[in-house]
Amino acid sequence: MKGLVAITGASAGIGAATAKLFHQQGYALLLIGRRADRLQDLCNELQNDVKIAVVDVNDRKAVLEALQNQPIDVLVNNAGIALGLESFETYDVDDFNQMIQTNIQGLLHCTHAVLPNMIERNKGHIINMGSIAGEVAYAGGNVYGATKAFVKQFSRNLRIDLLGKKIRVTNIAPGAVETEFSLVRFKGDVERANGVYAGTKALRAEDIANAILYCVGSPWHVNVDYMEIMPTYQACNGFKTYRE
Ligand code: 8X3
Repeated sequence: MKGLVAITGASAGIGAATAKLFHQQGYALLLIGRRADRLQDLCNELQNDVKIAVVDVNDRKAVLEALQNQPIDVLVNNAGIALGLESFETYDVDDFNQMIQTNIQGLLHCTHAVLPNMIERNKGHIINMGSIAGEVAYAGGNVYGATKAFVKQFSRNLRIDLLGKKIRVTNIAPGAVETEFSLVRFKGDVERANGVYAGTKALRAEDIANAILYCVGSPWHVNVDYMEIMPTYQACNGFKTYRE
């Protein structure tokens, strides 16, 4: 066994693809998510060396119980959510609070829970799932993008706290990845969600899993700080100008 990998948001999308790839590569897994049935299905599919913890990353106590004192070698902070795509003044307060709780507080809870053990063993790797939305602004991306900008800056700052230790921190920032992301963002509106990926070729969850494996599989002295990954068919497109 190559080590123990804990993955949050493991029941679907990038989390599930990462679980499958790392399992294939001989890592033991601790799969964390809110949906017990889907986690259990994935666990049954993978069979050996897989444990699950049904935990909401917002629940600080439950996170501690699941992660503290575990010899986790790699934490993939993948749990994250986008809700809505409206101008901020019309945003649902519960929606933006939930994004802050999951994308920021949840990520902090998990990182804070695993680090003491990593520091004690002088070994570890924190993978933080960011987004291109943390790098560029787009209409309706207000709070979601800001949470991902937080992830980017937190990852950089954490590197300084851990400097001198054999603990790596990586921020992966993908563009469009075809998962349940848009279906969740548009609250089950299948047509709107499908429209995001229609006629183009978005990234697949497996593409991001491969990128994570590259970062983790590099020798310990190589820290990939920031990896931005876009679909070939998607590029950032400058400024918007309002004209009277
Ligand atoms: C997902 C990328 O561009 O849909 O984080 O915000 S985007």
